[in-house]
Amino acid sequence: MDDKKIIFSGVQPSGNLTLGNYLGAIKNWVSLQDEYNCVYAMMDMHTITVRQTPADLRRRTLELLALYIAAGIDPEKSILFIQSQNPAHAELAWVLNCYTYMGELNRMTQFKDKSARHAENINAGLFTYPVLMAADILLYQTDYVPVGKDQMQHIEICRDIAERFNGLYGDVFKIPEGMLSKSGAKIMSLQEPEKKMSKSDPNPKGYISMMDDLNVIAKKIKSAVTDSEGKIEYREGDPAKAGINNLLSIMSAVTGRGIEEIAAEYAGKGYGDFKGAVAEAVVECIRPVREEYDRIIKDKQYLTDICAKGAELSYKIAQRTLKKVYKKVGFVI
Ligand code: ATP
Ligand code: LTN
Repeated sequence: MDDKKIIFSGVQPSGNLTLGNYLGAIKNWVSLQDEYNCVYAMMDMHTITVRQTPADLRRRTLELLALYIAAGIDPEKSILFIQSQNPAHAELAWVLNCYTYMGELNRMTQFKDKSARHAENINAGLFTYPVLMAADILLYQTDYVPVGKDQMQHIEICRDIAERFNGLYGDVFKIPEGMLSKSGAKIMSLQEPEKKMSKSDPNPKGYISMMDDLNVIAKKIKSAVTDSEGKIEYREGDPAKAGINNLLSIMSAVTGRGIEEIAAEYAGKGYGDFKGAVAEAVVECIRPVREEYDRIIKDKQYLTDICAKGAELSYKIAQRTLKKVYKKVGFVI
């Protein structure tokens, strides 16, 4: 590889992607492709920490790849692969499990949330989820990990594990940094704007799926919860303004314009007008991605070829780190 810095990220094929996933993660990956060597994966091994229907998981994994490409990730520039097709991830995860403390994992917010939501299936994989994620990142000697705000705690534990390992064995891993987008790092629910927009929200009005009909998307935005004050103004941290703050952030993320500039343009206008404008901007942002997606998803051969190439390439790179680790811990190689 050349001397460009390395980017690694991924999304789980656990459901239809939301506008939050798109704006918080994937959209930002596109612009990084020229400046960095980028590796983007479909994190299917993380997905089975929650029970899945096998046929759906298989289908959604390729759909996610099609969506990456439709969003502008170029398979000629970036490495795209399916996590389970590269055995180095599970292999490094096992080793790192032995260098991670139960106490550290117990503090993870996502584990607490998910074990509360899936009380019938609190499995060991859910608990060690951040260790597999650390393996994903560390295998590629990653410099930056572009993710939404909710994942920063997982990046922190990844750094802690890497530093601990390096402390024992010398410089084996590059210490990665999280990379947050300027806007869109935390898109909130349209119905409960104090909660993050999530694809597993039981109320579909709370989130916008990238697969929703464009008319449905517009309707969901128009029925977003706001307040009775009637003022279009961004007030960070003010719970009364959570709905309007969210719509301003969404507008900013889809248009690339600053929040203040947008707020100034709509100051004095009614919420109805503003929501109409946000709805139109979001639809125009999603429309071209959807059109590309509809075209790409039909070509299964193209998609499976990309996965095969990505699995091979990513394994080659990952192997270098894995070999070093195996040697350091004392395995015969
Ligand atoms: P779930 O809600 O089922 O736990 P999720 O919607 O959080 O899943 P992930 O696959 O866990 O989806 O996340 C993929 C990427 O999208 C991550 O980088 C995450 O930080 C980002 N992301 C998720 N939700 C949002 C959001 N509401 N706003 C901004 N970024 C988000
Ligand atoms: N936990 C992440 C998905 C994920 C990931 C990664 C992101 C798994 N492994 C490595 C960045 C780097 C999530 O978005 N829920």
